[in-house]
This record gives sequence, C-alpha cells and structure tokens, in this order.
Amino acid sequence: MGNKSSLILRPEDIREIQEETGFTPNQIERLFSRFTSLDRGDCGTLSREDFLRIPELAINPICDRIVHAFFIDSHDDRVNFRQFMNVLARFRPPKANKIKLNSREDKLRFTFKMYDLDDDDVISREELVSILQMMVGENIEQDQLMSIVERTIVEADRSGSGSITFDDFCTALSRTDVERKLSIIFLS
Ligand SMILES: [Ca+2]
Repeated sequence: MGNKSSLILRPEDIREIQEETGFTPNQIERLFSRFTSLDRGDCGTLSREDFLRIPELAINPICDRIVHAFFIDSHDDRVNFRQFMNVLARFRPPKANKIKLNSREDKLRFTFKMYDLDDDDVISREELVSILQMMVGENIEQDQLMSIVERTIVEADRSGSGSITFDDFCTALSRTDVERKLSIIFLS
C-alpha cells in the first residue's frame, strides 16, 4: 500500500507552502494533482524518470539540466512535494509578491547552476560548450560553436580567470530582463 499519509495534502500543508512559495491554494492543489499523477510509485516523491514524463519538459533541449536543478537540494535522488514547489516558485513572475525564491538574484543563481554541470561555482569553457551543444544540437558547425563560446567568455569574464564566475554571469546579464524571461505564468 505504501505510506498513504504522505500523499494527502492537509490544510496546514497548503498554508505553509503558500507562505513559503507565494502560490495560491488553488494553484497548490492543481500542482499537487499534477505531482501525484507523475508519481507512478505512489510513494510521495518523484524520481528523475518521473520528471521525464512531463511532455513540455521532455522536448526541451536542456531537459536534463532543468531536471537536475530540481535535485540540487535532494540528498537521496527523490523530490518530495515541498521541494518540487520550492523549485517551481523560482519560475513565478517576481511582481506577484515578495517571496524570496523568485527574486532576480534567485533566478540568476538557478540559471547559473543549470550551466555549472560539476557544481564547482564557475562555468568553464567546456561547460559552456556542452550546454550550447545541448541547445543547438547538430544545427551548427563545431568551429562556429567554438567562436560563440570564445566570444561569450571574453565578454563575460571580468575577473580574467578564463571561466565565468557568478558575478561575471550577473554582470553579463545585467541588461537582460531575467525576471520576465525566467518566469512562467501559472494558472490561478
Ligand atoms: Ca563548473
């Protein structure tokens, strides 16, 4: 039967998640039913394979990196509903209200982690190459790709380290509307 109590969303859970993430009770319930439908094992947590059953995600070229981002704070390679909601909260438009998770800095940090494949807090030349390869696939010649990478590093690398630190990354994106580009409109 499994532990059914973990699969029930109690009113106090909804209240706490609402405080933490800024989602409305309706949104929380809708996302909870999405979560349980992905949870094939009925165990109250999702595996990486469960995430890959989200069609919008499966067709995304950097799908692996987005899924990885959900597991950054997970210690056992499973994601419970609370962790799931905390990650989704980063995609909420910032003007909705003042929840820390969806500030400009949090969105930048989240994107940076998607590029930083080995989690060493810098984006190396190799990491930039591999993420660009995931995005553009075979649609571009290798030397064209390398010249984009070189140019990006030269422009972004303020510290002269040959790789991109989080500060470099924020500076490079300082004129980009990160708040809007990294937001998803959730139905209310
Ligand atoms: Ca790295």
